[in-house]
Amino acid sequence: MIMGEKVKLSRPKGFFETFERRPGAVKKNMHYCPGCGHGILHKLIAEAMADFGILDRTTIISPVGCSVFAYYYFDCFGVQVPHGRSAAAATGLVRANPGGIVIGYQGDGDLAAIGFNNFIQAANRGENYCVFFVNNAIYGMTGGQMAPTSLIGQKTTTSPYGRSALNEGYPLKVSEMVAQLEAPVYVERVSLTTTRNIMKARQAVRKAIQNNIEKKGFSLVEVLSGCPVNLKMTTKQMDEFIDTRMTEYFPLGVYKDESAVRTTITRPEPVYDAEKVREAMYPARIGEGVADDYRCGSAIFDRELRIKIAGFGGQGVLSLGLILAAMGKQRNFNVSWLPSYGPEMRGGTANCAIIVNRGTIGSPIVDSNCDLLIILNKPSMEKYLPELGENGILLYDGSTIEEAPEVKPGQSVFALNGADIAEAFGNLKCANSVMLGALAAVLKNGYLNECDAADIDKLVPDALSECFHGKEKIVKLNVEAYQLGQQKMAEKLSGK
Ligand SMILES: Cc1ncc(C[n+]2csc(CCOP(=O)(O)OP(=O)(O)O)c2C)c(N)n1
Ligand code: SF4
Ligand SMILES: [Mg+2]
Repeated sequence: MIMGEKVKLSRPKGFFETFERRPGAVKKNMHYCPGCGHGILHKLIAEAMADFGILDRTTIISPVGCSVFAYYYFDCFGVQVPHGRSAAAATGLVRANPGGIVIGYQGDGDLAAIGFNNFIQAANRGENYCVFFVNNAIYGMTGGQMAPTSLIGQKTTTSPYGRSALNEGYPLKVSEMVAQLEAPVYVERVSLTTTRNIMKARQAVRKAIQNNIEKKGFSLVEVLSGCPVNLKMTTKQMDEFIDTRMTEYFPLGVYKDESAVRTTITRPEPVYDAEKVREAMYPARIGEGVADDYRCGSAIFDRELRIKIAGFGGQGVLSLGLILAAMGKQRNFNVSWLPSYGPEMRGGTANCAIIVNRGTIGSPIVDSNCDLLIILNKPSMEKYLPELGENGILLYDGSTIEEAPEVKPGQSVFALNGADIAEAFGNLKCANSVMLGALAAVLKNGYLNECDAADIDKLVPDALSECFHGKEKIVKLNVEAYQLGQQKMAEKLSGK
């Protein structure tokens, strides 16, 4: 750089210009803590992808861990997988689309604990993809539990007296293990502590991606990375810890490199037959004891029905969704049920999305254009009312939500004190069945024709039986609660 020239800060082309997928106002910065290694590694990967010109055919597999939101940043394809399942998804991706580039990005908890068997088997098969393994010696995202790579003596929230070899075993040397396998082509361990180390890491990232482009098999780059927040260190102390303690146990260097002598691995090209995929995904279902294609013809079922139920964990939100899904299934609709709840089930917020459709369901997510919203607590009302679609129906529990919400013209609102009624009935747990009854009354009042209106009462006991695994007493109790809810709502609707 010429003296006096202005330093021009720019982000690698492999990133989006602004991170629009990030919720909230901050669209320019990453979510990582100061001093975290993830951001540096992201930059090296983004820069390499852009330089190789592979953004339009690369898929990055985001793990569960602090880098769960990697797809906010990279301007390529992205898949987010359950904890530790990166290698399984990568195998599917590269086998189904051998021309694509696949990058696995995994933390030490994700790769070396919950996903280790997936990972080591994929390495042993020599799958055609590369893995960037962030070894920060801790579970970062969940607040500092011991990882398989935590060092002997290292204090973590789950090894408060320090990791002991006798109790927790020795830290896993992943690179050394992978290098022992026949199939992998390239294995290197790098760190991100100094400019020199970062430049070495940059070369390693490029080599792994180059191998991937040339289809030479499985490459692994292990990156010793800082998590100053959980290790309770300054960034300087963190770098020192990596340069001394970590590199002493996990020496940096190339553990295996056959890149120069390996030839391209080709596996049989998959044949994609759309009809066969459809057959496999949507086998004809014939419910026992019910007509296999039952149509009463109410207009409400002519198109996809998008339903959301929300409340506190413990209010029966998820089971109410399951009951509705079971009802749809019994009448040979395609249905999806997608639960979503906080880390704790009881007391936390919970919601589920149900889709009922005669045709194919594209996505199980309901976050807009909701046809039916059932709300059981106040915070959920504030959160989900904006998702109610044009002409949508809102049904809520007036025992917990006192103030009637304002809805848009065309939308309809119904309320019943489900929890109060269930309590008076003698079992608060049945509040969801009371609300199911309320829903039946609402639907019978203008949304269902006579045939469907009669059918809904026949369906409920079977659906309850399916959801409560045939436990007769519970089913009977909930059928009664359902009937009570229906009666109370019908009275309300008729102005009694
Ligand atoms: C199946 C499952 N089990 C446990 C968790 C909780 N969990 C979330 S992240 C995480 C550990 C992540 O640690 P690591 O892979 O080292 O990533 P880091 O955050 O350190 O980058 C765990 C155990 C989960 N989300 N899913
Ligand atoms: S907790 Fe640790 S790994 Fe996670 S973003 Fe912060 S510094 Fe990085
Ligand atoms: Mg970690």
